[in-house]
Amino acid sequence: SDNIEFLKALPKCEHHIHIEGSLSPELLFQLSAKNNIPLPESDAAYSSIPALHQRYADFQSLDDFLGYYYTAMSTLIHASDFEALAMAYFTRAAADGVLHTELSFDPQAHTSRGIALTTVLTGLSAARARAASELGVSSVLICCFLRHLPVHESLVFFESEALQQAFASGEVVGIGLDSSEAGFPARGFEDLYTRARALGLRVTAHAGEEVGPESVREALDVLRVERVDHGISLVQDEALMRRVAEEGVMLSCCPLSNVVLRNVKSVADVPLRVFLEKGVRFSVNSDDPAYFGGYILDNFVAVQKAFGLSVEEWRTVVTNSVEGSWCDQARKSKIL
Ligand code: ES4
Ligand code: ZN
Repeated sequence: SDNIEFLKALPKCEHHIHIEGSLSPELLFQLSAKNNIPLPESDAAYSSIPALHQRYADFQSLDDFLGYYYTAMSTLIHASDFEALAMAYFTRAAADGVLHTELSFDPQAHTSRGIALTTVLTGLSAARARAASELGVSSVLICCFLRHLPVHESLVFFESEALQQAFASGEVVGIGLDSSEAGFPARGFEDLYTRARALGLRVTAHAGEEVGPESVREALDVLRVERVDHGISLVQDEALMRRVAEEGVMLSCCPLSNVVLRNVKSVADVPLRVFLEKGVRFSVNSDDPAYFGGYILDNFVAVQKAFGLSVEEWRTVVTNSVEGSWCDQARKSKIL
């Protein structure tokens, strides 16, 4: 319909996509066979591709999803695997009208099973170069730290020569914090974020996804993030919402993710209308598109179905998302 064509044509920036979360059941079975990585026989979900799709449609919680997410990424072995994964994402994103995208990746989930950071980065950067030249899609990389692991491990990994080199060269422009939120408060990662900010890195963190607004406040006060990933529980704290609006902190919202992981009952319960009314900036993103039933355009369509935003309101969303991106001003001007 006209509606979809309008949404498709909007110039999009994606801020919240875990590249490992774009690993489809189809690619998972291919990589498992090619790399000789067996999938858990004890879980009937891995008996076939359709069975796995069915299981992905029935996540009970963030942790339920994360178990499948970490199992699937264990089939990524070679730089070429990471390149193929990212290239498939870039191709789909370009078709959805994405002009700039900020890929999160979880290196600790790879180094912990013996895959070197340079292997991961070689593959992702090869795909980034091809996306720029073949698709006209610019991109940056965000190194996410896993909050369920001991804090000490994040500091050791942060200081590793390979990662410091990736920061110094500009190959990785920022850090994030992801994985289980409940029980793993942001305050543990204060030193990590202080070091990252001292290097001039961009900083974001998942917060307010499965925990209340106190988690968002902690990310702002302790980690001093410039963006918040998800942040939907912010709606429960009026004063904090005003502060976020005033300070221009952007939320990277992922409506389909919130529904599939049961943080809300339906897309209409993601507080985007409230955020618009209160001047809280947000972008609309896919999070883990292979798991949550859709890429960025599917999320735009779901938002439109739930809220019926005006052309003017979409302009606001799109403009804010370009402004909140971590590319240079020349690129932003070109996109808008
Ligand atoms: C994630 Cl949806 C979500 N939340 C927290 N951590 C994650 N890692 C990948 N997807
Ligand atoms: Zn996420």
